[in-house]
Amino acid sequence: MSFYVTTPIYYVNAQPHIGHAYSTIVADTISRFKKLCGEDSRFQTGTDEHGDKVYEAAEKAGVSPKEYADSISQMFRDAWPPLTIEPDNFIRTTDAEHIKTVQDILQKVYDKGDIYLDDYSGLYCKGCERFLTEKELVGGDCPDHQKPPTLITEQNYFFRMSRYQEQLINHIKSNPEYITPERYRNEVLSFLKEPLEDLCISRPTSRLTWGIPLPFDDKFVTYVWFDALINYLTGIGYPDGPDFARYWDVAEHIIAKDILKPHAIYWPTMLMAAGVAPYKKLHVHGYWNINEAKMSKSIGNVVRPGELVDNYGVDAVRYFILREMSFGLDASFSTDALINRQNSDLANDLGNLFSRSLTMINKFGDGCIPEPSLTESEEEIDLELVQLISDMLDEYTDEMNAFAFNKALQAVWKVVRFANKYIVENAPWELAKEQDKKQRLQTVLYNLAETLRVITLVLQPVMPETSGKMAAALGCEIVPKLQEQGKWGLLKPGGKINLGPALFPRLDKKALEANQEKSQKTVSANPADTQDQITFEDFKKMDLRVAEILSAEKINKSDRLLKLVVNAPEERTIVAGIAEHYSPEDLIGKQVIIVANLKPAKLMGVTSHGMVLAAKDRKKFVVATVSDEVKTGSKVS
Ligand code: ME8
Repeated sequence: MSFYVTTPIYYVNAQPHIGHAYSTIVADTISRFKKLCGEDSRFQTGTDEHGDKVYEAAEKAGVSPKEYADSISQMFRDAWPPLTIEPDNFIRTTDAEHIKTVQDILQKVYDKGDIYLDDYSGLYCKGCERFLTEKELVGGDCPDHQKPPTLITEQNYFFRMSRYQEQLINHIKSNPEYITPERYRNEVLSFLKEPLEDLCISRPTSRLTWGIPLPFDDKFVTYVWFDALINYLTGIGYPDGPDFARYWDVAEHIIAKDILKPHAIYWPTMLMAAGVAPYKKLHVHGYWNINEAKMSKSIGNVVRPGELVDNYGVDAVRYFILREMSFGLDASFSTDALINRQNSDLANDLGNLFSRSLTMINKFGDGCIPEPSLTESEEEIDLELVQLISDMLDEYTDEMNAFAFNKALQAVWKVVRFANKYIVENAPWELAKEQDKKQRLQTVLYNLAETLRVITLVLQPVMPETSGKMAAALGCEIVPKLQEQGKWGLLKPGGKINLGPALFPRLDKKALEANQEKSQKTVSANPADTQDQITFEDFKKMDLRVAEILSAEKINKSDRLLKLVVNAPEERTIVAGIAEHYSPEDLIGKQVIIVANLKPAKLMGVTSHGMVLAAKDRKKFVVATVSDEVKTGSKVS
């Protein structure tokens, strides 16, 4: 059986945070689970690189959109291996094949008569990259970005989405699991009770050039959503690659509720218009919040996955986010909750079971998997353990298939806790004291090792690193076909075990808190700032200097950019996005502060060798200067 799972492709206007990591860990986990069950699974993630948001972020950073997209896309790519996330494909919307696929589909839909040119006036939210309806506004603001949208009138191309409304309603109604959990299916069906408007799918190049040109009119680029959604097809070689035939019918998308509408409405109707079968399922999860607010780059309350992995280890992070969030509902992130989970579930329950069992096998079983006695294994508590494991396998499989990762893990922990109780009730250290209990001792130790083997299997999709350590210690292999491998009694007696270090350290919350407080006090008064701390070594890498502006001129076709020639002390050209705040003549002779060792970048055809520092608040934007005149080229430290 084949399986194809995708995450959203993330915008490259900011770095990855735990929200992105969650969707991607879910996709990785479910893909590993399907492989464990013996299925042929493909997992795709990637980055969404066109559109206003990315263009603006690049301008702000003073580099070209492609350079900007390259660097942030790489950050996403680099964020995944430390989280043991292993996608089969990482797609970028700036990839040549993707551009071709988007243009092919646009042409197909255009030729069919489902794309037309019209005038359009609407309320556009830059944050959402889409026009909003009056109904969607809360107090006149976009509810997600808490800013009023801008009224825009222009000619544009439209996709006849309305034509597919009935077909979409029928599809959702006749496929109850098309959108899950059910609350989101209901939300979509209730939205579809109102007539669907056609979708504006172009942006005039006079307003935006950073996009895929429409194949039938080069005065327009493609609206970023019409471009981005198609990644799910490009990545498997639509229309005639072998992977397309193998994976499209079994495609399952994972998203958070913020992008339900594009995935549940735009995307299936686009597929219908292009004559492509609908995807199989849409899985919608809730938000990770911090103090009730959605964790998001625009609010700035983000938690970086890399930092968590450095502090707590990769599997503590994977376990925590899968165990803590009920798929579909919001969850609250706190390091307190993470530490609690690590101490109770991982160090106390699983870690203890593992180390106690292995230590006893080492001590009382000569470091080898003991031989159980069949007659002895009919003790009631043994039967209960064996039954519990078989029930757990069924429950775990059902819950994993239903994306209820928290419940699947609860089922595993029932076994972990029972096995700890099994140790106490059987007291192997007492059995070891009596010669006639040797047989029973061997059986108890075998049962513990066999329980650990099955736990090793089911934890593999969630905690691959820990599962690997457990398998190495038990001397067993993780072989696909969970239903067969999960059967009781497959562990061969006689194999050597390998004692290793503890799986999870117990964390001292007080010491961690004290450490954290100390670093917050010394570095910053604002806890949010500590997310992006750099070391003094990092700071020393920056070459900040005082530069004198020798000449300044506007750059053709740009409202924001000025070309400056500065003395620093050598002459260099810098492109600065300050034209809306300074006229060229006001700048000449000014001493400003520049970053001199920034990688050169081309902006509107001019290569910039550095960046001018500036400060802004809600009303003003001012370049950073020195309080008294100093020699040009002086270092700023
Ligand atoms: O929307 N909690 O990209 P994006 C949970 N490029 N998940 C979160 C989250 C949070 N607080 N914040 C972000 C886009 N996410 C488009 C997608 S797909 C064809 C185009 C995750 O960078 C979640 O998966 O804004 C959400 O849907 C996605 O990041 C949005 O990522």
